[in-house]
Amino acid sequence: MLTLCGFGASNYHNKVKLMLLEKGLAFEEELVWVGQTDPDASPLGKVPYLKTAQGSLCESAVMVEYIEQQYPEHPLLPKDAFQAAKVRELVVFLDLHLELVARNLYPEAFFGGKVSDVVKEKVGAQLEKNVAAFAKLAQFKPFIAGTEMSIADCTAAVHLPLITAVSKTMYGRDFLANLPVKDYMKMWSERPSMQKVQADRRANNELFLARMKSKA
Ligand SMILES: N[C@@H](CCC(=O)N[C@@H](CS)C(=O)NCC(=O)O)C(=O)O
Repeated sequence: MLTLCGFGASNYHNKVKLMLLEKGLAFEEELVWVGQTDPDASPLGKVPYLKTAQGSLCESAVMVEYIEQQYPEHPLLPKDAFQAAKVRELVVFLDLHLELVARNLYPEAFFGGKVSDVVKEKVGAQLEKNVAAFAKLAQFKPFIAGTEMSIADCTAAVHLPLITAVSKTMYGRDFLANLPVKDYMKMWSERPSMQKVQADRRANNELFLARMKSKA
């Protein structure tokens, strides 16, 4: 049995959870906040981490690869090596070049803190450049990597709404406005996997925001 440890307001937690749900796999969830993580399972203290019968794994990118290889039914990676690499390329863009860059702004955008004008300007320029590069790779046909759903979609579905929210709050405009993200997220909103993730996220979000604000 797999146990996904983390919390429902976390985008990385939900990336892995969407994948588990889309593949129809049985799993349990353990509520673990940042600051309460098992240091052996997650040496950097991040969530999510995944407990398996063989031991635990941290880093969502590693977890989704493990899940795909261990449970190949309902595939979320193409069999063809090049096509699979194109999916992984999109995952790297989403995790590293979009979400991780935007994350610098979360303290002000979401948690009542403040980022300096220098950071705001630098991160804004970087994010715009990276969004333009992502737009060259993303297909939206209707899935991010083409006609089949993949792990890139489980990643895009949790990160893209954050990029929209952050850019609107911090710069007054949606950096993703030229991409069909609205239709894409509408398609996701009709899937039972996303409906479950969103319901759990809403239930967890208030607790999470209260925790973050008390620490700000
Ligand atoms: N690269 C990690 C990122 C995970 C991540 O940043 N998780 C956030 C919660 S959404 C976290 O644990 N933040 C606490 C920290 O970085 O100390 C992954 O893909 O799993």
